[in-house]
Amino acid sequence: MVTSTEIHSPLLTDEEGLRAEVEAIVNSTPVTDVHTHLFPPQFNEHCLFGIDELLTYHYLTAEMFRSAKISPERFWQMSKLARADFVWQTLFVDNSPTSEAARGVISVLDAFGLDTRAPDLKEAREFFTSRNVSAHIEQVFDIARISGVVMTNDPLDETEARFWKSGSDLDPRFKSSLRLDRLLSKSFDRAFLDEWIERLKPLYLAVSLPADFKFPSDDLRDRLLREVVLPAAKDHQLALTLMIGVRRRVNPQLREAGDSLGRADVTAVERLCAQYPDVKFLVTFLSRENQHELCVAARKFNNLMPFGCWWFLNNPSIVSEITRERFELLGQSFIPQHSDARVLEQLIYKWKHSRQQIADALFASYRALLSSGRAVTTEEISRDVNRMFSGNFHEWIGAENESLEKEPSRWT
Ligand code: RAT
Ligand code: ZN
Repeated sequence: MVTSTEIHSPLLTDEEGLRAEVEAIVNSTPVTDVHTHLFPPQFNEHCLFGIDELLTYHYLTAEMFRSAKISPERFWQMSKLARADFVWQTLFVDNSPTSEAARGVISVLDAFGLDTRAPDLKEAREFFTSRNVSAHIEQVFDIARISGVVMTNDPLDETEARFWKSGSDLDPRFKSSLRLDRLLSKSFDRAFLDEWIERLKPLYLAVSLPADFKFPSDDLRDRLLREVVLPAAKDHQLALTLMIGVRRRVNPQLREAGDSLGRADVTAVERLCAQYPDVKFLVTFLSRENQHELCVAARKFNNLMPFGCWWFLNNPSIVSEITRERFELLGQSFIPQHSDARVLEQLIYKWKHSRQQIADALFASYRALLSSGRAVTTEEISRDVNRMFSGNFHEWIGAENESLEKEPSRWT
């Protein structure tokens, strides 16, 4: 019997056709970037774009020190432009840019038709400095097919505080999240947190946690989480984002490039999810070794949403592995990626490269399904990709049924 669904959307029973359809849908579906360090121009020096920012990204600084004979002291004494020239010479002229972060710069230059084999940065600098910033943001979002990005907002940052206290309207392409790292290392009370929630209208509260994070634990952070943060998350119906596994400043000479990672204890997240069933958690771990345990924890707690392949995991081979594991254990109930972009144009390469891996992994899942006796339709592929690229996040932040007239600040 032919059903109406089949008339509108034929079953994709041919592997090549299926692959083409999955790639087309994954590449064209707009994505909500749930965690970045990007800012609109209203945040002045925090709004980073252009070739010099791309090349002085801390991922590339660390790699440069492996190939150049220069001490950190000398490197940090150089101006930003001189550092960018030095990184270009070291990683792109004297060597082939095969690492993910270096290849990313190539993908960005290529997207704008700039010379990817240029001997220096003259052409790229002229191009980026000639851009109108607002139109440039629009074009980058368009190329990367981004519907919106979530910033990382720290109430203790002076530039940010000036903006938030000015009462100016936020550029609607950028959404806020309230980052608690610095607050949790000092102390704050509920009134302070409520005031900042009111001011920022964040989509969620967030904290990055070290590899040795324990819950429960006998320390100030534990007390603040229990007494202030978790009750506030519940009362304001704000999800809590946990980014776990960082070991800060393992090599302080490298400054922001000197952070590392460690395997963490996933049972801490299980306990949080069990003790706070009314709070929704968005969770990512930095260590590859924690990824399988995170999937299993998510199977046990439906208030736990795994997201992203974070930082040192954002490499094609690892994104592929983690995404396939998540499809097998969680279906589509996860958020495959976030960019963590600090420099605007990184959105282009981080999403282009991730989409390739997500498409390959999704195609492999549907092909396996086909070999078991069930074909999918174009509509079903779109539904699945939309769920992962925006639906799951919107559900977590309570925006899926929200009337936009009622609460336009949350999500538009
Ligand atoms: O990925 C990064 O760029 C890191 O430096 C961190 O910012 C990390 O993403 C974080 O949010 O702590
Ligand atoms: Zn980050």
